[in-house]
This record gives sequence, C-alpha cells and structure tokens, in this order.
Amino acid sequence: MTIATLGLGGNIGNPPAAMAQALSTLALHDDCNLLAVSHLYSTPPWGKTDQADFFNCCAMIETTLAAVALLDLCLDIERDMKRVRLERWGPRTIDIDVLTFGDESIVTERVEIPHPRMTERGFVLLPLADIAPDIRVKGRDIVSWLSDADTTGIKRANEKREWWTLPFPEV
Ligand code: PH2
Ligand code: MG
Ligand code: MG
Repeated sequence: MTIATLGLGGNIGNPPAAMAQALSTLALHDDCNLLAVSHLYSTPPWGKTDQADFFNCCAMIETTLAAVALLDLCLDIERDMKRVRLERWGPRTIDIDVLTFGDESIVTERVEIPHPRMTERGFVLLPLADIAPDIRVKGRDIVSWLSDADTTGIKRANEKREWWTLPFPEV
C-alpha cells in the first residue's frame, strides 16, 4: 500500500459536484481507500488569470496501484466525466493531479511526481495542509511551503467537512 495525495480542481460547470463525483469514484474503487478530503476552496486562477475562479481541494488515498496506474485511473475518471479542457492552464471541468506518491520521485515523459509546481501554488498547499501538513516534499513539509506561498483571494467554500458526500444542487 502506498499513501498518495491528489489535487482536484475545476472552473467550468459545477466543479464542486464534479470533484465530489470524482472522490466518490475513488472511494469506491477496489484498489484505493479514500483516507481524507480537505475543505473546499474557491481560488483565483493561477498562471492564466483571465478566466473564472476555480474550486480546489486535496485528497489522501492509500492504494495498491503503482504510480503510473494511479495516474491512468485519474485520467480515466476525468475522461469518464467527459472532461472539457480548453487550453493548458485554461478553463476545465475537472482536473485530478497526483501530487505525491509515498516518498517516491518519478520523472517520465508522462508525469513528474511530486507535482513540479505544487510547492509554489497556494491553491494546492492550503487544502493539502488540511490533510497532510507534515509530509515532506523537496526537503520541506507542506506547512513550511505554505508559509511562503501566496494565498491571496483563496476562500473556504464549504460549511461541512463532509461537503463532498452531500447532495449537490445543479448550477
Ligand atoms: N489549475 C491549473 C492552472 N491554474 N488555478 C487555480 N486557482 N486552480 C487550479 O486548479 C488551476 C489553476 C492547471 O491545472
Ligand atoms: Mg493541474
Ligand atoms: Mg492535470
């Protein structure tokens, strides 16, 4: 079993509902246990700023899958949910990124783990600090990276911790 962390986001359609559906799919998957889900956050767009605000959250799972198989599972879930992505760093309905996979460092043409930009992104670090404040990435823990990150404009968007299990009104 490996403990992995995931970052979820989206800014088209009903992102909280899409993220909740993705988390439920992971929770029901034979090869994964869902251990924790962060609060839900509304976040200003990063990288390409002329687009709608995102919703973001992070999850911690344990899995018997290898890293590449977990990546494929995340891409399959995105595909099954008919992910729409208009351009790199641009608007999308659902994005599921593998942030960390145990303490492994993996670099292939397809994937880099730990996620190469996670340590500079407030929209990743703030939710990740809810569930995994102590994991170490590139020599520092998440709380330490968070203390140097820009979290301007990031707001908590859920009332209940179990936000992702609640019924979602259509938007
Ligand atoms: N994802 C991106 C690019 N920019 N900005 C926010 N706030 N949240 C995201 O999830 C996000 C982004 C590419 O994956
Ligand atoms: Mg991403
Ligand atoms: Mg992605």
